[in-house]
Amino acid sequence: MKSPLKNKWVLITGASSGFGAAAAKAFGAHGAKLLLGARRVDRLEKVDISAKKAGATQAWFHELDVSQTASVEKFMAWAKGKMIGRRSRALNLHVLVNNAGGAHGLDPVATGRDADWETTFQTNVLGLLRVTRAALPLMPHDAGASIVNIGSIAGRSAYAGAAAYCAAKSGELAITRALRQELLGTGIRVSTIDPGLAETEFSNVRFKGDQKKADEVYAGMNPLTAADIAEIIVWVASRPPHVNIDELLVKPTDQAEMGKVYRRKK
Ligand code: NDP
Ligand code: 8X3
Repeated sequence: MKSPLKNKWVLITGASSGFGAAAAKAFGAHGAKLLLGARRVDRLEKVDISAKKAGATQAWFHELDVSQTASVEKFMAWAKGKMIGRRSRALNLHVLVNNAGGAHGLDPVATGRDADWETTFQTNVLGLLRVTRAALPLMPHDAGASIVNIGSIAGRSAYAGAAAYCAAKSGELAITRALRQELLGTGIRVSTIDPGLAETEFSNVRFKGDQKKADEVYAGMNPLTAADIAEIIVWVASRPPHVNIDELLVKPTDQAEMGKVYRRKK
């Protein structure tokens, strides 16, 4: 059976690693046409190759820093140029995956750093707003298009050391809900996928390159993988046009609640 994503344009932010890179491969396997953005262009190049190997009809990449309005606008102008080819004048972005983001530090509020808080909000909240604003003119109405935002279990329950990150992901949830109301009647679906513990580069980034600390987060338990979430993103975006998967909270079986994790002894 032909995939509903075959030959559809899919734009993924934060496609250089983790969920975004896995999503590029997963959409590629459905024969989608990919527009990939992140800051690390060398990594995007590798993702682009693996997405093409997986079956992407087209895969293109361009530098994108979602924390900078100018970068987002430049990226979107580039994306528009790719979509309007020699044979097509149509702007038909079918899926926008707002994935770029992450946490910075695990300090309590008492010793938190402005730079960490600012980066957290610039990427997870303002980046999401900016990218969506710039992408909306490229999305057709009534065509089963989707905006899939990546939230977090952290947006639904707070934990110590993550006040800014939890607030940012709560912000993502609020933006998703507001956007769904704003786009009512356009046919554009708006979803949030909110994962629990998933082993990507997330903790390495949070702990500023301290891989030992990052590994401890997942010690003795089976976390989600990037491929698990990528599969869900693709599933959400490939439902029939009249079906909107509003909100999905996805946790590893070893995680009952935020902070309640089953760990096997060595
Ligand atoms: P990774 O660190 O592996 O990936 C993060 C991606 O975001 C990278 O591609 C990175 O690219 C990109 N990114 C970060 N800052 C920017 C920026 N300013 N502009 C453009 N791209 C940026 O982590 P994950 O794959 O786990 O994270 C993806 C999303 O999932 C994030 O929003 C995260 O908060 C969320 N999440 C993660 C969970 C987890 O446990 N792993 C659980 C729940 C949610 P580059 O550095 O090249 O710019
Ligand atoms: C990432 C999940 O629990 O590490 O959003 O905050 S958690």
